[in-house]
Amino acid sequence: MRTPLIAGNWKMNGSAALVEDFGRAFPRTVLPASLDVVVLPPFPYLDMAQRAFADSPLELGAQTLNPLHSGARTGEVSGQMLREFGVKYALVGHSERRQLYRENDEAVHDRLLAALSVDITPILCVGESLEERDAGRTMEVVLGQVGYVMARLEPVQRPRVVIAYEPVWAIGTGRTATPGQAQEVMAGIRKYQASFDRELAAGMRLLYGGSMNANNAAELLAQPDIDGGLVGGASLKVDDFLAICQSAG
Ligand code: G2H
Repeated sequence: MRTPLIAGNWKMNGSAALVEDFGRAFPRTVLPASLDVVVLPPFPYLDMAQRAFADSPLELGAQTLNPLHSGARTGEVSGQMLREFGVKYALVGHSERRQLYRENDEAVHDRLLAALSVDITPILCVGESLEERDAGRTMEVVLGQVGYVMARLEPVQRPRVVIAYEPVWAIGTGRTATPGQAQEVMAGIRKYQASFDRELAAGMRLLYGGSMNANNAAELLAQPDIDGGLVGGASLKVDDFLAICQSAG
């Protein structure tokens, strides 16, 4: 009932040549019939990606957006601008944004609202640090991040949000959460949502992120509460990313 979603977050990586590679490879490959695939390249590649992906099942996503539609915000990009390039999804609250650019829950919420206001599906990223996990605070931290945002949305807005659970200690480290660890937290997120809206919880797509690759994807994606993946490093190699997509069937 929940369509799996695989999202490739290139971060500040990739090239025009990689965009072309993806545009060539995906139309030639058979993917599971029920699967959404999104690529999130850096902003300068969106224009060419929109053209390169036109005949493929690939959708476009953005790695962040500014809360405003326009204005004096040097270096920033708005949701309205992203829409002009066919962007359908946007990450909000990725741990790199939270840590390196000091985006707190309020800033994440503002960006999520901006995405919804232009009909872009926000992918809300949440996750605990190693210190927080070791201190037994994983669920408190994760549900705090989820709850801050969800409690401030109108009921009609909540089903439009995708949540990505990315334990910070597993991001780009090669250290993946075990399927059991990921499932435990993600079941906790769904249970939390169910405590105030069972239908919302049943339909909400939950992605796992953090060193997902072609070898570990199938086992992670087989967990009952994992509906897809937010893939970083392994989304920079077209064959690996294709293999992950194929294991989501
Ligand atoms: C987590 C993930 C994608 P990686 O940041 O967002 O990156 O797969 O490289 O850990």
